[in-house]
Amino acid sequence: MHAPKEVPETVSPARPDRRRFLNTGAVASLAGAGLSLGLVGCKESSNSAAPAGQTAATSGASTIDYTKYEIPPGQLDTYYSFSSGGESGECRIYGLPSGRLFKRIPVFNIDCLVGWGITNESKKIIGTKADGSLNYRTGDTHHVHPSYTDGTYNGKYLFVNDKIHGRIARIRLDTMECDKITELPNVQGFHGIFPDKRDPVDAKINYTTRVFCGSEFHIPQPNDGRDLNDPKKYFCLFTCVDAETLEPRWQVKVDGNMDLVASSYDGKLACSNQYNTEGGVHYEDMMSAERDSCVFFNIARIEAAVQAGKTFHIGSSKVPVVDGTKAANADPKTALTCYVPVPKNPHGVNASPDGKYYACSGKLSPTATLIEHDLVLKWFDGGLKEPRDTVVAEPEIGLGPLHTGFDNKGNAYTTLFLDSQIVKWNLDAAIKSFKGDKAAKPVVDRLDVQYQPGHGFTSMGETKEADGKYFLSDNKFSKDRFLPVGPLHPESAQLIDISGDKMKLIADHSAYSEPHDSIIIPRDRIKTRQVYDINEFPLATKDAKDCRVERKGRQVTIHLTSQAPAFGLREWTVKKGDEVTIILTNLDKVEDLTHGFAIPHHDINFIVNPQETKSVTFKTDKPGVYWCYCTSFCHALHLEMRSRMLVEA
Ligand code: RUQ
Ligand code: CUA
Ligand code: CA
Repeated sequence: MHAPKEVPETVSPARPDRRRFLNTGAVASLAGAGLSLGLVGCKESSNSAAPAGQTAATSGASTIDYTKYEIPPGQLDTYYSFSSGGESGECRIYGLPSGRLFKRIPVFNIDCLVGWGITNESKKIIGTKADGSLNYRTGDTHHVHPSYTDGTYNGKYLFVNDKIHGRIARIRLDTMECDKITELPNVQGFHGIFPDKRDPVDAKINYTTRVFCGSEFHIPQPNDGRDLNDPKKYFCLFTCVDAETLEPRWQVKVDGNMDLVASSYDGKLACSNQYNTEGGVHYEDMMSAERDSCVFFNIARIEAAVQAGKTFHIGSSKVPVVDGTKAANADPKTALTCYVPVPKNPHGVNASPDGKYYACSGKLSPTATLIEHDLVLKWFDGGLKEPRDTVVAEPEIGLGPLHTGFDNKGNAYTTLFLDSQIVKWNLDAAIKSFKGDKAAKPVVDRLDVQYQPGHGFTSMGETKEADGKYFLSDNKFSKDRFLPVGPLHPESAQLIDISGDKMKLIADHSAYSEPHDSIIIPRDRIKTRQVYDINEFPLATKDAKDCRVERKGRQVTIHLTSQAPAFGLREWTVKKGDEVTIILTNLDKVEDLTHGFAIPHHDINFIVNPQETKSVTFKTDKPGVYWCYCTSFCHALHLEMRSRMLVEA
């Protein structure tokens, strides 16, 4: 999507012409790009959806007591927010309501503080080629979702996707570090990801065992040079990954693309919004149809079909594939998939916390479509004529609706990209209005945000324990909200109090580009380990006296320890051309006593946390003296904490 080119110099929340200004700018700039969205006329009707006497949008800034939300020195936040980092390839942990950044978790990227992509252990997780170099150094994280037990977070794992290279990663929530990465076969543009919330067949398994993965870009299958310019033959795969092994279990061949993914609370369904049911290759082709789809997957039937061997394979992949295309699933009673038509190029699909509905936004239609879970099951039982009969509401909510969060009072909060607003709408009212009740007004509140919100989430809103406290609006443009820092602006993550009737904008937080998703969890749900157990590292050197140099031909292994303010060896000698492996164990046991280890001119830098062991392998190609030093301020003698590596000619 394009940003409006013309932006007011200064923007006051109360400025009445602001909304019109941005809308005109946005539509003009889209039109300038050769698009005809047919959206301009919808604006008035979405405005008129506001209750009588309510202005289009208010921030009520003057009446808010911001001190209520302050976290004074020494106090802790009440929520964790886990966020993706978009094209930075990482994930992040923030505290809410303060917005303080606690940690960046490297996942698909290289991080020279942690040594991610530099240590042997992290390289093994990321994956390497035969020569030991990394398979990939880039990634694009979009969606983060934790594992569930009985419809709420169990604090075990966080799953995140890499859209660029079609990879799924898992982060352990006890250490908040990535422990596995898997590349999905025959997938390009892996965008939506969502864990299941219980088993579809065995009701006793009420925790996450599968993770569902959409794919957005249709490609030749296999993508080996065949059908290069025959897009009609391209297709996309929906993948189910085992939550423990992180290996793909099965895939579904799908008509159209898949954008975001949601899963049901009973384990029976997963779904994905589709904006390119046209199978278009250029954007104008992708928006030619008035309706696209939200495709539903019948998980138990798919698993039965896989068990029964009604599968095929693509290229060298061993993952069984079932046919989920429309043509192969015409009979609802045996169908694996159900394609529910929804208006134009939908983006975002979210399950309501009561497990009853899926909200799928229109993006190029000013509507959100509400699909009823039980009606989708009814369609699969042959009890409904058309997939479209599963739709129970389609309120007009504003321009460019994208992502929806829910509170615990039956309300939805949807980001409006073009309107730069959050719209609060009531599910029951929307359903009544859809049935023809003219008195029912779905939209109950609007709030301006700054600017162009992409993603938005409520606290615990993706669980059955939605608490109706906060909504976080991740905005794609911050423009005038922060001190200028050059052409790359910070993103703005605005925190909104949704506990009352009216939404209250309570904080502007800045974020580094470009968070796509976050989840907001009360702090008591997360139990971390603050120090490692030395015994979980087979390569650990448990006593400084055991530090040593071992040579096998040209391969040299240095067993090394760190304990403030010294490394276990004061120097070691190797020869030019050796392949050196340094295995470093941090013997310090004190919480927070991290040491670093850097070697000048050898591109080595990483940290070891208390009781942790890590290793690096490199070639010594330059004779000389190299001071290996601690990079993490650990002790009054931190600067003195160094050893010499002597490289002989
Ligand atoms: S979702 S394209 Cu990944 Cu709205 Cu950001
Ligand atoms: Cu160890 Cu600084
Ligand atoms: Ca479309």
